Amino acid sequence: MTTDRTDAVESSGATTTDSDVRDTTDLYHEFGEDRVPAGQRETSAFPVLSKSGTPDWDPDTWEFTVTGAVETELTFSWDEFRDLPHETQKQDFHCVTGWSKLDCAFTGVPFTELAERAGVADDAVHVMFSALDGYTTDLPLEDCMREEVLFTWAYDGEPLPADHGGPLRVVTPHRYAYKGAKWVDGVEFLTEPELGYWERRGYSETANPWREERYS
Ligand SMILES: Nc1nc2c(c(=O)[nH]1)N[C@H]1C(S)=C(S)[C@@H](COP(=O)(O)O)O[C@H]1N2
Ligand SMILES: [Mo]
Repeated sequence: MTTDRTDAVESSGATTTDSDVRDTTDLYHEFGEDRVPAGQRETSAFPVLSKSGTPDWDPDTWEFTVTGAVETELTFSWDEFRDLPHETQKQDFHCVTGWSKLDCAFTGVPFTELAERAGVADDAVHVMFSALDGYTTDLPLEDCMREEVLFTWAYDGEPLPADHGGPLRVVTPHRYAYKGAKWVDGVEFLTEPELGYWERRGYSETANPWREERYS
């Protein structure tokens, strides 16, 4: 496997100071009383959950695409993607299997930045994310158009570990973590809802942790 670790550290925020980090951990106020949703248990570990193994990737051939119901479809090389405006946020992470990890610093490009560049069509209502391991996950468009939805390449100032989705993954702190595609390489805007990998297998399409929307 080829990875460009040095480059990742340099522009990932290894020099990030606390004041550069936007704290979005208070988003739970929108959904419930408790920061840790019902049925979740706080953990300091960061377990790995993948449907299959960790896929290889090559920074020279890696491509990220924005397709579907947009004005302009977009393609980015790894270097181009890394040059997009990005930020670091402190976020919580809720896994549908019952653990929550608080205060994770993720660095990356907001979903809204890509949506704006592509120009979302008026009839787009839903989004499908695709990944290098064949995983897919879907979300209503409005659940994606939030500042906390990031395409992230760094965790706590270090390159995102490959088993946690490096080089690039999505984080969705307002939704269960299966909505965040690891090894993400594309986002497609849809005019009709479609179901992703776990959603076709009975997991919730909306996945709101404060409503315990675990299964459909
Ligand atoms: N590409 C891809 N993304 C994925 C998965 C996967 O199998 N493949 N698993 C999902 C599930 S079910 C969860 S809970 C989280 C786990 O992220 P972690 O391994 O970093 O804890 O990733 C999600 N994203
Ligand atoms: Mo999961």
